[in-house]
Amino acid sequence: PATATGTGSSLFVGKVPLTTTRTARTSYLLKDPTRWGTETRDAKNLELGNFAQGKKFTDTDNKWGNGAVSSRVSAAVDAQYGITKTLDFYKKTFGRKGIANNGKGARAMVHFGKKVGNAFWYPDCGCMLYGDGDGREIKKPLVVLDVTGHELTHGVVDATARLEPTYVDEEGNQYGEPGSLNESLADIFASAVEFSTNNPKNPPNYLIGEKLGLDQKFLRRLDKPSLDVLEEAIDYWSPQVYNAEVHAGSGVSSHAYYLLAEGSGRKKIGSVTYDSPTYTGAAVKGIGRAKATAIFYRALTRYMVSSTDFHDARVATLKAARDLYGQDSTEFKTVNKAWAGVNVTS
Ligand code: ASN
Ligand code: ZN
Repeated sequence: PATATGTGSSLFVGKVPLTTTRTARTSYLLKDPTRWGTETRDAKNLELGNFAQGKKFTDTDNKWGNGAVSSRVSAAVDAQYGITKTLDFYKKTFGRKGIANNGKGARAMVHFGKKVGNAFWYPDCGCMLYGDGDGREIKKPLVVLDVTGHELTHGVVDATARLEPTYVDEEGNQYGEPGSLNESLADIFASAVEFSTNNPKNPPNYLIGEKLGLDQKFLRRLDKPSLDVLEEAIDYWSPQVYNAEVHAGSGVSSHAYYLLAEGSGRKKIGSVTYDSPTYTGAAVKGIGRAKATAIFYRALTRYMVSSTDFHDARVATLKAARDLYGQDSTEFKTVNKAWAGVNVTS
């Protein structure tokens, strides 16, 4: 297919370059041949779970949308941009060729359902589905970069450790440690994607969903997860995590990752001030984001399995740190301290 370079007017990050497909002299498709045919379609405000039923986005001049919510394609511009940045992060950081590492493109549908204040990785579809917001708590379409990084990382987990919730209730809420670890990895890599993208219109941080217009100002955060009062996220492991909803339980390993990367205590990074506590009060000195992310990625892709709980995750990250830096390294020792910081010890 003929590769073309277009521009999109997004909802959240202004004008962005887009690699598209030229299908005729004055006809373009929102599909990226340089990223294995990665494509975003319109779910037409239906609850479509089948990508083939999505409506393709086409354009005559390769200039997509006007940046207003009324422009149906502008949400797709954000989605396609975020997917591009997520794929590029996984490729340049870990050599990963697509979400399943099989050289296949990612797929997404925007405008999923009516008044849907959520986004999903839908395994049966092998695609991401983005709601337009519920108009109450979440006022905007969920096409921001960190939400994309989160949902696509569920795809990566699906293709690797396949972490599963311990149980699911009648409403579909998921509970337990492996499911919480899955949510946490989605947030960890979402934040890493944001830092790797480093777009001044989307300043990187350890917050998730800070651009969605929530009263709480963010959906979740890694430095001190309990600041998320909406989902009642937790900072430390206890036996009760067995019954935690996965977006609350995720706090345990998200917090461990933050401590590993940045360390405990007060710290200003960009425009955000963090103050990360530890369970015992013992200070942790971070090893930096790049190394922390490499350790968690290796742990996910080599050592975690569907039933990995937080104590197993500690062991998995220790093995990864030993592989990458050696058993006597500061990195290895700091992995131990970071988990102790969230009350996960041997
Ligand atoms: N946005 C939520 C998540 O990815 C949707 C869900 O699957 N419950 O965790
Ligand atoms: Zn999730």
